[in-house]
Amino acid sequence: MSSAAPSPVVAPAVNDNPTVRISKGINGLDKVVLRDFRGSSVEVYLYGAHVTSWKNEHGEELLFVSSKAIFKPPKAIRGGIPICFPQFSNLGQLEAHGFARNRFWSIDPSPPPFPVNSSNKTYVDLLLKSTEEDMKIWPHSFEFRLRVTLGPAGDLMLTSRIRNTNPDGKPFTFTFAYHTYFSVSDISEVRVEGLETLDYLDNLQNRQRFTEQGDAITFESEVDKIYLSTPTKIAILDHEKKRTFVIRKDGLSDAVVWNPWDKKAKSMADFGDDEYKHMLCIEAAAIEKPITLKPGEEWKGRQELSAVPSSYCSGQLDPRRVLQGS
Ligand code: TA6
Repeated sequence: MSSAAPSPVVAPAVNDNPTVRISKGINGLDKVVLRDFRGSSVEVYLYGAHVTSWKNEHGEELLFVSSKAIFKPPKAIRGGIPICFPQFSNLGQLEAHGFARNRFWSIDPSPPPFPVNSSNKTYVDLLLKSTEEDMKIWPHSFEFRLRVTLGPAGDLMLTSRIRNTNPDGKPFTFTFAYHTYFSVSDISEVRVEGLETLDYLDNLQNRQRFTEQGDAITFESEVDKIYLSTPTKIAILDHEKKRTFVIRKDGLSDAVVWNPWDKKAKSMADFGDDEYKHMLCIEAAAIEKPITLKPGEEWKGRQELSAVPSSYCSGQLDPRRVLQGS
């Protein structure tokens, strides 16, 4: 018997791209791992096309996933970036946040040319097509293509392309959100910039419409608000971690801000009682003006996340400059 050490099992590459590999994740669910040579990485499960990890070049996790998250259909994974389609929240007849987040997606064998010409090769294309089962609850034929890209600077881009493939000439209408759970050091120390003075619908008050005050948003209780017609850039400042998350969005006019705080946290079985202290959802969304597509038409919605190492008080990075800058 040879004494040579067994060669390490290397996860198969997707489309022969060594920076993109498919492997088995929790409960044997398939996941795709994107890595760049500087050490940044992203993990996305085919179940729900659900990004569950985004790490910077130091290997620090930037997204929150609950320690009680359930990786088992039909439950949606609690944390990361669930995709809400074709319905946000309970704005319709479907289950909350629609069904895309609890369907199995596939790796797109032949994605159509991508709208943006990028030299970046660290991406994976995922595909969800309507099934007969889906048609029973949402009688529309669609193709949903999601490209998940790990950018050269460790940025995370999600680009959705949704096409109406109804053969009967019927249009369809949907609402949408990237329900992103950011990992934060301490929710009571975090500020959100870019939503000042905007109108919002308060989900805790029957979606009544209010206007936000002029300062950065801070947190001291449960919040569940849909900010309307926001700027394309929003910043989350985490003093303790000396980190600023910048969310850039395109084709997604609204932004949802959610933290369940203590009571709601206790009511969620797949969420730890104290975990509300370390997460904040800022969700790039299309809600107030639902998207309508005629057959053959395609919608594109994109979000780009970056984490820049600094904090407001250090003066190194004034969020207003970030939000006004390129
Ligand atoms: O996006 C905010 C929200 O709609 C909240 O109302 C809360 O329900 C949260 O989403 C989580 O929803 P989920 O269906 O994942 O439990």
